[in-house]
Amino acid sequence: MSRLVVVSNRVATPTESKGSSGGLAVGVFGALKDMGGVWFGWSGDTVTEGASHRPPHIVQEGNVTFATVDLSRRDYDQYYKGFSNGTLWPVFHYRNDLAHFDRHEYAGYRRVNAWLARQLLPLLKPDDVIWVHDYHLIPFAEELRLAGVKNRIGYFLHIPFPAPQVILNVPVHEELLKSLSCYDVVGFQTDEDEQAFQDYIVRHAHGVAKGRDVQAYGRKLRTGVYRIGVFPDEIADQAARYAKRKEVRELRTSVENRKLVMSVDRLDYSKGIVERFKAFEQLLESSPDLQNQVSLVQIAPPTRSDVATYQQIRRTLEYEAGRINGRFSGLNYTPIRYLNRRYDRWVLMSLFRLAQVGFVTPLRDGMNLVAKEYVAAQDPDDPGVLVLSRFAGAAAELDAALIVNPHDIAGMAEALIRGLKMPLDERRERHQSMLAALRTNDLGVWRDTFLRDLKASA
Ligand code: ADQ
Repeated sequence: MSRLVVVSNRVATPTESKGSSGGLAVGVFGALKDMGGVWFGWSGDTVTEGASHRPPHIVQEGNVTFATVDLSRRDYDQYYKGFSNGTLWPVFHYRNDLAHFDRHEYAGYRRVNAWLARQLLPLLKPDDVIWVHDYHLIPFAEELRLAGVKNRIGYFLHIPFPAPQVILNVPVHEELLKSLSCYDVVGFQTDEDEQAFQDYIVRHAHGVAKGRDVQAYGRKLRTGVYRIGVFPDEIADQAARYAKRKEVRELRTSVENRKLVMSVDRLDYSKGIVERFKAFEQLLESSPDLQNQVSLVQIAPPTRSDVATYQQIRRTLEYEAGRINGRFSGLNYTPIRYLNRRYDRWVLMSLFRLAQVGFVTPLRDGMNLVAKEYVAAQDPDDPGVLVLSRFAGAAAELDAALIVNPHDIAGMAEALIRGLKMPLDERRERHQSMLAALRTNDLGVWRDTFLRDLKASA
């Protein structure tokens, strides 16, 4: 039987893979345990130039090998901070205004991909199935192919694939698409992302797309839509079980009889947090009966804090939270509670269960697992309401949420009010419908369908 080799920018630790961190790590680790294999990528550590470029550090956990490498500061600056997060991330989230392009960073991105591919070679067996994840590693298969690797190699893009007119802004768009054609299967989160990729192939690469079959740059590949999910029953169980934890009790006591709107995101400009704060302000302004009656808890741990655009969004959020709180706070009431920290996963799910509204309004998002986690964490007898951006991939499945346009501040404020006042019957009905969607397409289905298609590819 073929082994599975997973390649991702960051590799979860064996402990994280067993449940303490995001569900994604657990889902991927599940497949690795079933098939046996290797999880390969960056350790997350940067070291001096001399100490970098050492062979992978190996940790064996049953039939799974965790193989990680360190990066030099220069590699990190060019590959991770530079081209991945300064060019690809903003452009793929339709934020050309926040993107920059630097040839040296792009050269570093390719150099690191080539080096990583070479590090993986000695760990590969001829019939391993290789599954590469996300925008940091677009050229990875091309580098393996150059080294003569004939294995099946699949790629899953966790973030949106932008419309051709948008990706044309990246000066090296053609090289990137050519690199993608070296995979056997290229998977996307939504139909729109898959369509955008195929549009590019047809309009700008003189390629052919028929159904899921694509021919471009002298290669044949298949595309597919694999909507990433969660394990909803596990989340529901844990959210109920963690209700007695200190953090959860503290939040429950501190809101007293007020209602709670809850948002959780990595601190990122794609998540629409500024617009969300303004919508909450508008709610307080337009509904005096809700003033002092409802709080927004926004949990947003900083990420990529050495990228300038992330420092800017952080300052903006601090300013907006302070301004709105200055305007509407009372001696025992703070409208927006803004917390820059991480929480244990199950504590977070239990906090979701306390909130009458889950407020998830990214400007663009590949999927957005928080939306799914919020729904899964609810008490089915008395569930909260999800207010969800139409630009989150999750909106395609969770159409029983209150769908909003995150640029429409007044529209979001209205949806919040509607959510806060929604009768129990309607809340239950919407929740059941969304929970059914989560169960039909859980994290296991995402993983298994991708791997089935990859194994079946030529
Ligand atoms: P992200 O942009 O990170 O993921 P998301 O899908 O919401 O966005 O996943 C974030 C995960 O981190 C969730 O599981 C959430 O619970 C967790 N998390 C967030 N804040 C936390 C905190 N303060 N403490 C602890 N945990 C926290 C990228 C894409 C998404 C896509 C996913 C998966 O941008 O669009 O859905 O990958 O494919």
